[in-house]
Formats: sequence, C-alpha cells, structure tokens
Amino acid sequence: MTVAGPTFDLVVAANGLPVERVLDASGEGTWEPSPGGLVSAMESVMEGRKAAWVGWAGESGRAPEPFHQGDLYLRPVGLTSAEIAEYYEGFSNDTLWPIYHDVIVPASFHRNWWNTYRTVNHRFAQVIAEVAAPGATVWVHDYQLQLVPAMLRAIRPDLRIGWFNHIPFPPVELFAQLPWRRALVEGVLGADFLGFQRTADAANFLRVCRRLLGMSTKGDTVTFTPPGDDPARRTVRASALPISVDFQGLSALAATPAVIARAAEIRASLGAPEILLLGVDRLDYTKGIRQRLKAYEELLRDKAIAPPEVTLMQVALPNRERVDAYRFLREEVERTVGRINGEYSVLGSPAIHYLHRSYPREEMAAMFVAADIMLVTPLRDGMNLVAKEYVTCRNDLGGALVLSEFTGAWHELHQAFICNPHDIEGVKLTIMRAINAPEDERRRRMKAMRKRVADNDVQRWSSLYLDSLASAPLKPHRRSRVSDKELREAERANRANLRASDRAAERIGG
Ligand code: GDG
Repeated sequence: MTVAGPTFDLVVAANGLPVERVLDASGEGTWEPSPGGLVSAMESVMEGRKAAWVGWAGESGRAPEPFHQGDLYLRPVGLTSAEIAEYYEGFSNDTLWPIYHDVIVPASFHRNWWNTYRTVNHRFAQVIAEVAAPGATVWVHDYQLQLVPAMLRAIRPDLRIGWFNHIPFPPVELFAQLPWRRALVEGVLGADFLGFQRTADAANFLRVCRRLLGMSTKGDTVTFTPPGDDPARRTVRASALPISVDFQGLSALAATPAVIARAAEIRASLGAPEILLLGVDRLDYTKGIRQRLKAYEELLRDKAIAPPEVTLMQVALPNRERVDAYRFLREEVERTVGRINGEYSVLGSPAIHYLHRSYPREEMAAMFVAADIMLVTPLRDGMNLVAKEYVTCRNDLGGALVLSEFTGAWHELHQAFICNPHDIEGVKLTIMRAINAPEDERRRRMKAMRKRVADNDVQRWSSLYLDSLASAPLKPHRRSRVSDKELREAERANRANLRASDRAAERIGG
C-alpha cells in the first residue's frame, strides 16, 4: 500500500534540486546548495515559503527519500544513468541548449534522446501531481521540462501551471530545425502563463506559434485549440519578466567586515595588482571565455597591460563534463591559460589565476568586491546573474562592468562598458576604456546600474511572475474581426500543412 505524502499549494519543478550531495573526507554525504543561475535566483524567493521543490538529486539510480530543508520540502526524481545520458546530457544539453543559444556549437538530433526526454518529463509530471494540493500553483522551470506543463494538465486539470524559460528562446529559423518542434511548443502551452527573460524571447516564441504551428497570436497572447479530445480553445500569455538577484541580501553580505577584509586579502594574495580583472562563469561555450582570453592575450602582447600591475582571475565553474563540447572547451581554455601564463607571467605574478572549482557565496562576494574590472562577455546568455551580482556587491560604487550586448542583462544595464564579444578589437578597446575611465564616470555608471537592480530585484521578479500566473488563465479574447469559426478553420488547414512537414522531419530526425 502506498502512503500518500504531504501536498503543497506551491510546487516548484526544475531539472535539479536546489541542493546536491557532497561527500566529505569520511565519505559522509551532506546536502550543499547547488551552484548555477536558477538556484541562485530561486534561493531567496523560496525562503520562508511552505512549498515543495521537485527535481533530480544529481546522482543516478533510485531517488533518495524526500526531505525537508527549512520550510522547503524536497522531492527528488530518480534518473537512471541512461536517462542522464539521453534526457539531460543529450537532449537538454546537446540538442536544445545549442539551438537556444544561436547554435554556437552544432546541435545533435537523436530520436532515442527525444524518447527519453519525453519519458523523464512524464515522470516529473507524475511526481508533481503527487505533491500538488488541489488547485495548487505549479511553477515549472526551464528547457529541460518543456513537456511537463501539458502532461501535468492532462493528469491534474485543477492546477494553475506556469513555465519560465531561463535561457534565450531562439528565432523561428533556428527553432524550426528541431524535428520535435510541434510537441515542444504544445508541451509548454499546457501552462497558463509563460515567462521569458527578454521581450525578444517572448516574441520569438509567439512567432514560432504563429509561423510553425499556425496558431493565432495577438499582443503577447496565443490562442489555440489543444491537441487531443478537449476541443476547448485556450489563450496563453507569453511575457518578458527579466530575472534578477536578491539585492538587499547580497549587498548586505558584501558590506560585512568579513567580506571586505577577505576582498583585501584576495588582492594581497594575488600580489596586490593595481588592476584586477575578474571573470566568473560556468565553464560553458556560451560564456565567451575563449574570446575574453584572446582579447586579454592580445592586450598583453601589445604591452597595453602587463603583470604584476594587471592580472586576471578567471573562476570557471566545472560543468557538464560528459558532453563532448564541454570537455573540448575545458581543454582549450586550459591550454590557452597555460600558453598565456608561459608567455606573459613574471616570477610570482601569473598573468592569469585560473580556478576550476566552486566557491561559497561569501567568497564570491569578496571576489566581486575585490575586482576593478568585471568581464562578462557571453556570445549569448538568457540573463547573466553574475553581472547583476557584481553591481549589487559594489556598495562602494567602485569597479567597472564590461558587458556583452548578447546577454539579457544588457537590456537593463546600459551604463556598463558594452562590447560585442565577436569583435576582439572592440573587446580590447572596451577593456581599456573601462580601465582608463575617470573615477567619477565609473561611479556614475555603477550608481545607475545599482539603482536598476535594486528597483528590480528577484523578489519583485517572483511576485510579478506569481501575480501574472494567478491572473491566468485568460478568457479567449473575442474582439477579433475574424469569427472564432473562421479562425478555427484557418488553424486546422495550417496545422494539416505543417503536420505534413513535421512528419517528413520526423522520418529524418534520428
Ligand atoms: C542560467 C542562464 C540566467 C558561479 N560560480 C560559482 C557560483 N556561481 C553562480 C553565480 C551566479 C550563477 O552561478 C550563474 O548564473 P548565470 O546567470 O551567470 O548563468 P547560468 O548558470 O548559465 O544560468 C542565465 C540564469 O539561468 C538565471 O535565470 O541568468 O542566462 O544561462 O549566481 O554567482 N556560485 C557559487 N560558487 C561558484 O564558484 N556559490
């Protein structure tokens, strides 16, 4: 007999739990916060809420027993090692991730990965259905769980379901490459409200609905007839709600004497450089680490800068190392760092301090306080919280942010020193501009950016999101001059056309 577990009015579902098991020296496992953008953002939002979080615990095999962390009930989902390879490393990170990030590396398409993605999404939907109280709000996160909203709605039509995409949503021309594009869109449209980082991402999604699936869109809504037996038309809103950071909490942490003292210690242990450049990224090809290192190497070659006066600290968070593109990236980055250090370091003062590991939050804050120039140079990034964390930590209005225009953060932080990471000459010039900018200009820029983040912090983001979800589902709007019947017929004809091309794509999809 199965015993029913506790149920909750708010359920968050994400690929990973907000904690991961870390083994200490004696082999004992403890649960530590898992690093990464999604968890950083949701941590403070979930604090003090009675809610459940459904996610994979990060290891293969049977799911560990559910457990509490403060008020949060953590409900692990088990994945086999084949599912980790096919659903997570494969379909999520080697098919969707490249397509959603401008195909910086080519995407791989395999039908068995897709089948496993479907299986795992269905398992998530079932687990969520078990922990959601009647009429509960369910907040599904990110590209790994795009089929969950529709699968969950089929099991539990009483729930209010939201989905938020942390990464970019690609232009229709790239999304169209996916042999399973229709199922992915129909999957997220099971939600009542869809959140994206930028207006452009929401617009790309709506364009996909219109152009690839023949649905009708108006403003930020899409109206469609869901597949299956239920003929009721639904209207779903797709809006931009840029994610943010816990401004109050993080700036208070950065103001503590311990963090300030640690920042001074970091500078001293790096040989007290006049100018400390800093990069902090998950080791991902989207983050533009190669381009940053190239620009830095050329500045050293040109003798525009040199250690010991100038040094670069690069923190590279270990990541997805079983996916080839990530292994190759790590090898290349480490080779490049070795070459640059061999060529340009002076005794006791390396040109680059490269750190391939994860640090506690306090240490990250100290690094942000210590750094004169923060380098955020992604080729494509949904938001980039590091940029917002850096300005949040600069209570002293010191430092300067060099920011790629291909990040979501750029849309809010216009006072940063902006660069196009593909333009190496431009990155070099921007770094030098940031280094040489008069102090009062830097302070002015920093002040404006801090105000922007303080006014739009992660608490505001989550309440806007949950309010939008609470006011959904929308009634189908009937103001269109075209009748409902005509719309339905046009949609049907469109669908038939598109289905034919989808079937053709499925035949060649593996
Ligand atoms: C995805 C999207 C979007 C980094 N090193 C350490 C560490 N970090 C923390 C940072 C930051 C987070 O990880 C990284 O967040 P980002 O936003 O920069 O990037 P992704 O992981 O790619 O996040 C992104 C985000 O979701 C949220 O929607 O902004 O576009 O790709 O918080 O501080 N944290 C700790 N130790 C480290 O060594 N503790």
